[in-house]
Amino acid sequence: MKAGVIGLGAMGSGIAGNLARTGQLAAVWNRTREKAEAFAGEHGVALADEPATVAAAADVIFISVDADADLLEVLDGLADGLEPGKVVVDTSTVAPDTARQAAESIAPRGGVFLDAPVSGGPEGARQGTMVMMVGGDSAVLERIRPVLDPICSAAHAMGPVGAGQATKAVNQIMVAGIMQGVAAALAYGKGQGLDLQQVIEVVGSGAASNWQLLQRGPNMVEDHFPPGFRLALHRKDLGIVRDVLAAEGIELELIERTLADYDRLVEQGHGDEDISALYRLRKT
Ligand code: NA7
Repeated sequence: MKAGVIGLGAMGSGIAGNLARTGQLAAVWNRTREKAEAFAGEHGVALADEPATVAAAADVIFISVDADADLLEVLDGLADGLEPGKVVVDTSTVAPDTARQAAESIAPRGGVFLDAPVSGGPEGARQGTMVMMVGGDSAVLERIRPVLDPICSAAHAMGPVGAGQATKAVNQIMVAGIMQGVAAALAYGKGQGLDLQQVIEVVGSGAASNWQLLQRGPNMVEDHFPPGFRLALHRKDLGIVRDVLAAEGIELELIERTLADYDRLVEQGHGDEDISALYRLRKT
């Protein structure tokens, strides 16, 4: 079973790198060609001129692009390379409705679509330890496990197309709440004159321990927020959640608050920093 990857950003390059290492990568394509040339040169893999060439060369085509419109644009471009039985796996985070639209758009060509957003960030993509939340035909998911094994530690069938994205939204809402808690709590600790590194160690070994505290808390201690989970991407994800809820007449205070915080940080030029930059707004 051969795979192709479209989109060699922070996530896509990790996915493609792991597939290249196991000899399962047939071709890659990236909109900015220099990025694809660098990857193809390093991993000795075929560089496609267009998305359709990747689709023609692979049984399973992974897509990792920024947002909803980008996914639909890429799908338009790869349609000519599709044929019955080929599987398109979108690991981007987009709206559940966009996933359903994507599935419909490739169905006439016989292509099967799985929405497969991931958790684990660029580190997880590089290490092949992402957790994948999959919407779509679970029999297809089972069939393509050989190309999922090198890129994630688990891939879970969550329901029909769109269910993967809905699950990812649950994840992103929780991340917002946890990050708000971690940033506010560490700012309080700093105000009390505590050694924040020690606070992370002590609190991180008790009932309030959590992954964000342990992984992103040290950024707050050092007041340094190098790229990890890009703030602009979490903002995009929370915007999707807001739209879904608005259609149901619901407003979630946590989402509104976090989006307002992110808007401020983006305006201040921090959109490309890790989401731990939220601490910038809480520290005194
Ligand atoms: P990055 O590192 O910003 O990478 C985004 C990739 O998407 C990059 O390869 C882009 O190509 C590509 N892209 C964006 N828009 C398009 C369009 N319209 N057509 C083709 N290719 C496009 O993001 P991440 O890897 O961190 O995240 C990717 C997704 O996973 C995102 O949905 C996250 O929320 C989760 P470029 O190199 O800019 O030409």
